[in-house]
Amino acid sequence: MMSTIPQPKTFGPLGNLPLIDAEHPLESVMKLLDEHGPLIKLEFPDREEIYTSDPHLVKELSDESKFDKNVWSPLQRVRPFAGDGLFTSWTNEPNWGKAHRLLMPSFSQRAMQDYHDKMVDIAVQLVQKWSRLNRDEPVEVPDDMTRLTLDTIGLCAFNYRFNSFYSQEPHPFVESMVEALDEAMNQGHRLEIQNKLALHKKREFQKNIDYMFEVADGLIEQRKENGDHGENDLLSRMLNGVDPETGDKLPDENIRYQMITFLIAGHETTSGLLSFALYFLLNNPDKLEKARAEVDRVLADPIPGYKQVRDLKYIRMILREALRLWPTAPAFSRMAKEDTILAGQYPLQKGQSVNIISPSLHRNREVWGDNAEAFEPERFEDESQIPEYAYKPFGHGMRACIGQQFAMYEATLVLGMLVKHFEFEDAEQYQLKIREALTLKPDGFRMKVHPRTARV
Ligand code: MNH
Repeated sequence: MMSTIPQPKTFGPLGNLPLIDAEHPLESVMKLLDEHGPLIKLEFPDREEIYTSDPHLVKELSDESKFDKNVWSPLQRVRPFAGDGLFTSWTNEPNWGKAHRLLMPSFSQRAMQDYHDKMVDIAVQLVQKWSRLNRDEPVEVPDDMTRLTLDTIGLCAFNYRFNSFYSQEPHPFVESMVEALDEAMNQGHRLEIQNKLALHKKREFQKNIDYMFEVADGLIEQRKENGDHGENDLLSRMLNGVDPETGDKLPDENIRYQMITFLIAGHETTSGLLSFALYFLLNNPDKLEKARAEVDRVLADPIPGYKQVRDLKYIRMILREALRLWPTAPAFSRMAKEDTILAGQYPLQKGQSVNIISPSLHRNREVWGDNAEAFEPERFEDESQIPEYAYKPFGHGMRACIGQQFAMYEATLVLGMLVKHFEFEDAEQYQLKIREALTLKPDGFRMKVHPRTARV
């Protein structure tokens, strides 16, 4: 028996659009999935989208012989500045395979040893900043986490220092990036005709893109002029390495797109992760106590070593659990390679796709139990017990996140150091609000921090 995919109520030519809050589209879809899911169809004036939060369907969508990554509309809208970089390219674009093969070794678990000192360099800047605050000065958590992750990816990937901790304002690159991402997302909530008429927004969009290109191209030029001095970073690998399969080098234009991709993908998501993890610890004193016991035992020296970071098991469980409840890259899309029948009852044509809404998948009660909404890092005590298709914070298969080890290593190091060095005070009884861009952040999250150990 064939069926049609459930669809919530429509509003004439606008279809389901009025059900989506333009500021919180993800939360709107999560709510609709709760009410009508785990598989729904939504109709918009310019397109139709299918969403799911069902682990059984995710298993089916994960079959790489039947489905491939879909560069869906939110990603297509960032292509003007991320081009055919790894994140926004189709699997069959030649530069995806070339860059994937060339860059994989730089993201292996082993490679993290090479980044360790640079990550510590930036983490210490954060710890020092927080140590020097006056008792009553709150910290803007997502802002400081963004300084940290941007500086970390800049230093590890390009040997470039954004020096964000030396400035009150975000680095101009971040400003352009945030504005361009915002505009790209807003385009999705305007009608085609409104987009055509929004000339001012178009000009601003282009200005921000030009500036990002200028920064990236400048870094490439500088490196070419100065030559390599043993940087051994992503940039030197991209400039000098060849794809082991074709023997080709990456074109300069593609290197620029990869750099912008790494700067975006490499810092927005990790800063959101650290911000949510701190939010959860602030609100779960018993978990914070356990984390403290671990860092006091494992991080014996003021500056952690590589082996010590690897030993921060409970800190890593906290991060895994934060990524379950609020995966900071909250959705990805899978496209049918051929006509198929989903779940044995929903016909899907070649080229049609299904979007996986990770925070809804990650709260599925069938898998996660009646306390699915609770923050319980203990769920990740034994990773082999985590159902593979109910936990997808880094996407799936060959198009999964290349930076997963990088993000987890950096976040473990930093969260470990913060728990070791500070007490956290919820001075403003912060109520969680989600800020949605391409990624998620706890909107306006502030807290007070007080040193608990000698300064570093
Ligand atoms: Mn990351 C792809 C989540 C950190 C670079 N990343 C993805 C995808 C998800 C994701 C989900 C798959 C998207 C899709 O299928 O359309 N990434 C995260 C999260 C964090 C993260 C939750 C941090 C927490 N990502 C990072 C870091 C880097 C990075 C750090 C780089 C240093 N991510 C990428 C790249 C891709 C990607 C590049 C695209 C990989 C590919 O398709 O080849």
